[in-house]
Amino acid sequence: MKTILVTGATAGFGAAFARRFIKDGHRVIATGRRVERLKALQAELGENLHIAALDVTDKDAVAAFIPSLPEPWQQIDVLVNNAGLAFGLGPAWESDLEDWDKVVATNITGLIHMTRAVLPQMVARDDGIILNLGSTAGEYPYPGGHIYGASKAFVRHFSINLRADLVGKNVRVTDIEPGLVSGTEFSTLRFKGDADRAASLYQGVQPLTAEDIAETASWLVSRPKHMNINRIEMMPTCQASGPLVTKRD
Ligand code: NDP
Ligand code: 8X3
Repeated sequence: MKTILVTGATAGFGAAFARRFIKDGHRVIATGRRVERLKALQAELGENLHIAALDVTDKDAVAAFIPSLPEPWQQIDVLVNNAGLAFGLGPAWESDLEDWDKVVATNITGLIHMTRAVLPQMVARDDGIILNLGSTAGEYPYPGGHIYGASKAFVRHFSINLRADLVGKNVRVTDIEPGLVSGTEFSTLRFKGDADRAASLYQGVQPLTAEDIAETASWLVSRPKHMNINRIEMMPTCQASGPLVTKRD
């Protein structure tokens, strides 16, 4: 049984991770900002779930988080850096700079602060797994991707640079890079509550689901200690990387 800390467990992938890991026989620390959602998850998943409010953009709260946990929950075997978001799909020059700052604060700064809070104990035990939620957006640019794609490219490179420091240790790091996934709040949030616009992205196709991502995470957590899966790029069959674009007069 591992103790698995999941950021952003109040919705989407994070809630699916919590459900899957509990089903697999692990203990989960579910975190996020919406406490009512965490309480509902607690009622559903029982005593192997510990819930705690945590905003990953709150540097002090992140630094104080592990020592604030009840002692039996302080040894983190797996950290899932899942909390993340995007805003808008318009061109860079029309983007709201405050939205860009929020994306950087959550997807980059939040992720590195969480990692820095947990990594020393993993190194001291010579055991641990960090699963980072990247995205195909970190590899393949698309119009309107700008800061989101760049933040996920950061996640990818942070992951492999951590591996460079961790070589020879049994502390593993994987960048999970999904493409089109439906059934989460990601697109509704991206379009600032416009659920119809969000739903239109998934019409007429069969995207991946949060459960598909959780199944992959479950597999990653069950790999033997000597095996590091550096990155996993996942797409539904309705999606593929497209050609480069040349705009002609
Ligand atoms: P959702 O919007 O459904 O869930 C995002 C979660 O992140 C929520 O639980 C939210 O909780 C949490 N969160 C957001 N900001 C913060 C914060 N400051 N502190 C703590 N938690 C926060 O998104 P998905 O489940 O779809 O996405 C999860 C991850 O996967 C993200 O990193 C996303 O970029 C990535 N991803 C998503 C894809 C998709 O198509 N859906 C594809 C590829 C990658 P709360 O608001 O309660 O704090
Ligand atoms: C989410 C996938 O294609 O909307 O990371 O950027 S995409």
